Amino acid sequence: MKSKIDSKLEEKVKKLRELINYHNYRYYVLDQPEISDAEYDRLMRELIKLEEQYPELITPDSPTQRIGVTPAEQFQPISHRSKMMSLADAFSFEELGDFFDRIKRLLDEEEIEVVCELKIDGSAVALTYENGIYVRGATRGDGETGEDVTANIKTLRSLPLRLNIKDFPEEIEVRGEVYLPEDKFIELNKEREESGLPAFANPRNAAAGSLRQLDPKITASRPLNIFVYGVGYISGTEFKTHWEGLQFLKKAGFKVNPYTKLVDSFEEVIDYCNEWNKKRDTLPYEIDGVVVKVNSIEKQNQLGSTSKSPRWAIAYKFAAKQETTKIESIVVQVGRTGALTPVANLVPVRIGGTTVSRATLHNEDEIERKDIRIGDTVIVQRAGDVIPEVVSVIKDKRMGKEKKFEMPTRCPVCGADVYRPEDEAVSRCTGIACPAQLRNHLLAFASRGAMDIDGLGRAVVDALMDLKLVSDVADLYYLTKEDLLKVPHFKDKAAENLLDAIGKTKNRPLAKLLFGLGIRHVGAHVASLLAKHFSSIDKLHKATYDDLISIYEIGPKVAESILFFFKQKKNLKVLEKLKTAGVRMEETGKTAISQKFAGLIFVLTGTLSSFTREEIKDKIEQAGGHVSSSISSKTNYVLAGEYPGSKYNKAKKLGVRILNEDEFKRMIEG
Ligand code: 0OX
Repeated sequence: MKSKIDSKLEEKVKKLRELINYHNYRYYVLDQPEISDAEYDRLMRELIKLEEQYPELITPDSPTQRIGVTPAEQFQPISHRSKMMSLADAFSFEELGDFFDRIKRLLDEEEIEVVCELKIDGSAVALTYENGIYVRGATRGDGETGEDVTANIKTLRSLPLRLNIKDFPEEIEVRGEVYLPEDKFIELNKEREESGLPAFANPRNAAAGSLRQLDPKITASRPLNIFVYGVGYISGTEFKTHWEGLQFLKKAGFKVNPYTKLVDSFEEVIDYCNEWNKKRDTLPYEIDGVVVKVNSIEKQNQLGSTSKSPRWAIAYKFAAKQETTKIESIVVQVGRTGALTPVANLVPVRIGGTTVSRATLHNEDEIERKDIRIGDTVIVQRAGDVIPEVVSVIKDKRMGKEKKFEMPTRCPVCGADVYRPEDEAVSRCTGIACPAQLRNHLLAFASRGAMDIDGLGRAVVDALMDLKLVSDVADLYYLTKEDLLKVPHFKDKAAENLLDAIGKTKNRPLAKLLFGLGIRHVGAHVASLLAKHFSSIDKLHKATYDDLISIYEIGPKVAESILFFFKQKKNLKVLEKLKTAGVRMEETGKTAISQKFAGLIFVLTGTLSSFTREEIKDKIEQAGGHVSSSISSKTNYVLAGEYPGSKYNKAKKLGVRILNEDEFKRMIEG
């Protein structure tokens, strides 16, 4: 039975909440805990118990409310009060000097006071407090509009849910950088790799990815942290300097980076940059430079901004970190799009606080250009936001036993042929049933422009793959209700609906199927050309290189890609499975009736009396020809109706044969 709440009890809960918030602040913001974890847990349990007993006492800023909401369907857009700008970069002290000269000139001053901040490699957010209570959190987005990640940001323990000051403004928007500490980043990637998920390339991506989780419980499970670096908006108060604003934020309970420094000369800025370039590896989080900001708000306003970034601030970027190590072996990874990437396995080396044991070699051309061999001693680089890469070879260290690397001709994952167009650097797997590409293939197959399977989105595709219910696109047509009931959250109705939606697509036009097969270079337009010309998968399968390139708009690259596709035994098996399932493999409507106009280009001009333009276009295309909108030396015929336009004269000038409607009819019928 609910007991009556007396004011004593209310006071007790309030005091308990304040005590927990205080210890939370000592632990997560100041990094100076006063009580043990066990004691903290005891206080939390006590509060949870009281709030369970008296739910009317729960407040939104209660420490128990950090994780409490159900997963969101999607993130709502939030427009920022003022644009969240990005920073202009300086990659050398010379560029940094140019920045100083420019602001000194614009402000007409000899020396300018600036604030130096470590540039945290994280994800920018804007946090709004109304009457001292945290109410909203948004990502930066495109600077104008971000995504509403209020619930996710609420899980950050270092974020005050209530401002720790008496005189709080009615509204304040605080800006900062959410980051994942380096050791947690490594741990998270390890876990991801173990469970077969792709690793995050850098702590910034990990932070951004963690913030953009629909389920705040997942965000809460990632030890995200935040440093705030400025006030985006504040009602009723005006700060004279940026420094003053930072002191206010600190007092209000926010975590401001402790190494932020107020300086008044360019020389001191250089010293700060040099100091932190040297010491960056000692920090438990990743920084990629130093942010320099003009301190006086009046001067900031005087300098203003460009469309992208403020003129009163700049980011000095540290140079990429490099180390020397040895290549033990080269392996080839197959990406989700089928791209083959050679990756070097290295003798592990510490580069700026992280152990690097793999580095990308990008592609075959890059290996050739840098003359990289297995066993080589190489320079490896790790720049803030990219995966480590091999920069160059130290050729003096060669012993003669180094081996050249050869790109495999078969996909290391599924064994299908690898295809690399002459003018491209990337080699790709041509297998439709390649496990590395399965997710993409399924999504492409089910997409709107292809088979348009209603209800087969990312989540269901992932579940079908996790449950090993599909290993190629044809398997979709063999799913049973029993199978689908294994998909999380799928009950009778959902399973029936999806089966029904899949079944309905068996009769889609050939062009949609062709597009859905995900053959490289066969987009929606090429798929429709192919469907028109060949009218069935069988005929397309039998097409030769010459047949293919005789079609207007199909060049050698597309032709080769199609031939490769049909050369793969496993791909033919998938097609066979689709056919057996009853998927339509031929065009029933407009079919390429003849190849009479194969390769011929027509241009239409003037008003035609017996056909509409669409009808003429269809007729030409069904006979293997193509209709172009402009005349060139490649044009074979101009079909001129009444009142022809300038195309008629141009055709005459170029000596292109001009047909009237009767001549055209005779040609097509004869
Ligand atoms: C950081 C950081 C980012 C204010 C003016 C434009 C950018 N990553 O640590 N941004 C800013 O400042 C905003 N400060 C920082 N310290």
